Amino acid sequence: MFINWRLREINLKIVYYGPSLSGKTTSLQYIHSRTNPERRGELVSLKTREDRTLYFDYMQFEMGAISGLKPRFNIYTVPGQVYYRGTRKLVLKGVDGLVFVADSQIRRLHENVEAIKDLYEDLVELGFSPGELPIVLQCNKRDLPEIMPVQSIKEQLGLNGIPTFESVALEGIGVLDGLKSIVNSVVTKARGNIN
Ligand SMILES: Nc1nc2c(ncn2[C@@H]2O[C@H](COP(=O)(O)OP(=O)(O)O)[C@@H](O)[C@H]2O)c(=O)[nH]1
Ligand SMILES: [Mg+2]
Repeated sequence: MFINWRLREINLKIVYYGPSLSGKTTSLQYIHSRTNPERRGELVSLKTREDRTLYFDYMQFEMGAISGLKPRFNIYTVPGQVYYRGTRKLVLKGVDGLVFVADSQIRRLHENVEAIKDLYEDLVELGFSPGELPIVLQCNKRDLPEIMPVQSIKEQLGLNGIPTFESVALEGIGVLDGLKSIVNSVVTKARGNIN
């Protein structure tokens, strides 16, 4: 969270985290397509030749005031591939809320588990304590065959008790529900910090 008192703006950062190819970029593209053009910035994607996310995707949107301050949400996705660890940590710096995008396919369980481990390691290294950050789980690719029950995904990831949303990011199903949930948590927390 960063407050610019001169502009009366509060900058909040939400990061879409998860294994490679789980649907983070697709989710952000959908969010961008559904955000009022007058209240959003460009969707910026820096990609490799193979069209996988190299650095990150990024967009910004604004909302009604919190305690007289105008919230600006900065939304990022992280590159899932292990060798982009450095970039992931940079993107996570100063994060206010997380959406963990899991790939629901049974054969991707290992990647989901590795990603959640990486996430906790990154957060500890950045000085966050466990449970400090609002997080929601987005179980994506619910349209595919051979997917895990949501409850099993939560158990395997140790994410019982956090808000969970089923999604088909390609069709936009469930994406905005997850976003609204994390935005609400982040705004509630920011209010507590300002007042
Ligand atoms: N069937 C299906 N495919 C999806 C869904 N969401 C994303 N994809 C596809 O999965 C691939 C990886 O998605 P992408 O958003 O680039 O993943 P990222 O690496 O997490 O950013 C792409 O081919 C997407 O079209 C979904 O809900 N269902
Ligand atoms: Mg991506």
